[in-house]
Amino acid sequence: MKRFLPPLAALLLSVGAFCAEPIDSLYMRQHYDLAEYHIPMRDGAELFTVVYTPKDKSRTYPILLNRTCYNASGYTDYQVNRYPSDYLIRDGYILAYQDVRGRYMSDGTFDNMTPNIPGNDPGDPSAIDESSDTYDTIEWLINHIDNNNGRVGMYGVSYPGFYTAAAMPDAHPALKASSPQAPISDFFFDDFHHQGAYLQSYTAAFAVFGYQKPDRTREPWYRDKNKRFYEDPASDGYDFHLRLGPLKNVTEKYHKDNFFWNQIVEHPNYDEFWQKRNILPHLKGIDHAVMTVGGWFDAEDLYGPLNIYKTVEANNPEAKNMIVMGPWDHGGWTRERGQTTHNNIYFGDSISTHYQREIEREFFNYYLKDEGQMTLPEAYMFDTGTNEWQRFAQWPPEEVEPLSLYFGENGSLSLGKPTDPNAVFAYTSDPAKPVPYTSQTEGLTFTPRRFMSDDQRFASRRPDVLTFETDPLEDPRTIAGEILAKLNVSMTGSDADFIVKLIDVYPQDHPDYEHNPDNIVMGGYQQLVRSEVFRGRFRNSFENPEPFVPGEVSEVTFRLQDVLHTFKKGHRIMIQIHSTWFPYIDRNPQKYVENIYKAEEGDFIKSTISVHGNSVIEAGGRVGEPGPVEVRLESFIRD
Ligand code: PG9
Repeated sequence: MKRFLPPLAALLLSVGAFCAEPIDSLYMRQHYDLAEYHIPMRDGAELFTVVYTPKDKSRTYPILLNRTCYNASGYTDYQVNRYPSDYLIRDGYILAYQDVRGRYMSDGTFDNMTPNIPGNDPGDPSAIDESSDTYDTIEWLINHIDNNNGRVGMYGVSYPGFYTAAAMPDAHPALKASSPQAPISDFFFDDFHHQGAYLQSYTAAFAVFGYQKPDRTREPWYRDKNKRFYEDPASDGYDFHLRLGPLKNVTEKYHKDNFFWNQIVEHPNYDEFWQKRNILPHLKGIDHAVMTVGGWFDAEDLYGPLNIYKTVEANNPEAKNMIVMGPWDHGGWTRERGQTTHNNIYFGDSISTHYQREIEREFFNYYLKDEGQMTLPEAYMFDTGTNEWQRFAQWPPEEVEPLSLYFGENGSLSLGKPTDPNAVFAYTSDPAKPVPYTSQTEGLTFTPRRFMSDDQRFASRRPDVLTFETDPLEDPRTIAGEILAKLNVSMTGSDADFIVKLIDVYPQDHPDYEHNPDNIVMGGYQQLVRSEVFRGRFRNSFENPEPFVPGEVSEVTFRLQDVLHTFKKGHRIMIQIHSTWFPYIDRNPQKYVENIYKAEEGDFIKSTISVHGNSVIEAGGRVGEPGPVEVRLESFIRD
């Protein structure tokens, strides 16, 4: 097993080897001037913007713009933040941070995932969206900030990643480089939902997004106790949420005056409310460079980066469109901890430093300063099995044939060879005893993160989890690309969720890590590679859900998010299937009700669910319908 250094030693090594002392407030005061502005938009609203300009006036600089709903005042007063990297700050940029409309010091009303209005007429104060606000901001900055070189780059992580993507349609001509990082693309598939199933762990996040601010303020207005989901975070989130009962109790006990929670409750299906907040269909006419960044273990926004890249690629074949996916959790590339691990698994040292210094710096310096060469591949992807970066001309790689995985008797998993199509694999799913999402007892976290590479032995030992695994591999097998689960199912109930997991099973004699403070037994470790949930009622359309007919076989086909993972020789490939995943995902009553957010305690029933032998998991390359993601999404909305 690879020896790796304790975290602190690795961090000191990375800082010493790759860059000077980390940037501090003194450096910022010595090298940058600070100013704050209220920038007028075309409808008269003013957006609060913090701007740092290099003191060295001997040259001009591009503007790096970060638009945020998380308080631009956090960047003022020469405070040091993770954004942008030390490398870019030392290289010299004009740094602008802006409160988006309706947040903190900016005017206007906040709306989650502001719907895009196609087109851009600076003279029309009625058609306001993130694209028009960014256009007006860029126009003002290049005409009012001294020493700018007339070029603007945008970047942002998570919600700021959405604001970066939302600025790409009808962009200002000075916008030359966009880097949406861990970007949200569509709240029905990112963050609050995964393919229609609600992330119950997010119940704690609504205070931030469900109350309008009273006036211009630098302070969070949503932290008072009657806006919060819980007072004293429980030490056992599973127990807390199970005792909480049906989601209607959240409405009655906690969020009844939270406008965003009420929107979630009133729009349980993929209706016009959610469709108009999906940025993917608008990613057209893009003529500047785009580098989308994501983490393979991002529990919040993984659908977003993969599908923003794919949609830009499909709709704008001429654009310089790139993607970087590394072994990170949400925004992990912005933090250097020396060694890169996720939960118990080690992926290497100083990987975030490599990204910041070798990838992101090259991207912005090339497109905004004409400095250096463009050596980056279209797809710069980290293999989470070999712990090596791979370069691809496109993603998913065209030359990869999908690997078909079939379920066999005695928990066997067949590689490429269909098994008995008449076989039936059944389990009883009980919402009163849901499958935990993690092997650990976690407190109430607004979203779990560690679970995405967690050991799955706790689940494979449960009778309500179907587990299939191959024999030990005689040769390494790499899965590079998309994953499609094509299940044929029947049940005694009339609704069900399906969780499918792809797992890397280590050999029983696999050595433990030498640096092993948590005494993790790696022999037989079942490392989660990819997992996804699908709410079965949406199998024919996300917009128009349908019950299952008890006893009838139905096809449930859905995507897991992409992977790049090599299963080493001697390892096994495992697939798990189950129907609860708690409290990460809310419980499906398994008796069809119109709106699960309004289900009663008595609606929750046990159901015996059968997966039939003619099911298959296709993994790698491009699976399912070709074409732009929004077309594929529509292909799931079949009516
Ligand atoms: N995408 C992340 C998030 C959005 C909404 C609620 C909670 C998390 C983020 O912006 O960090």
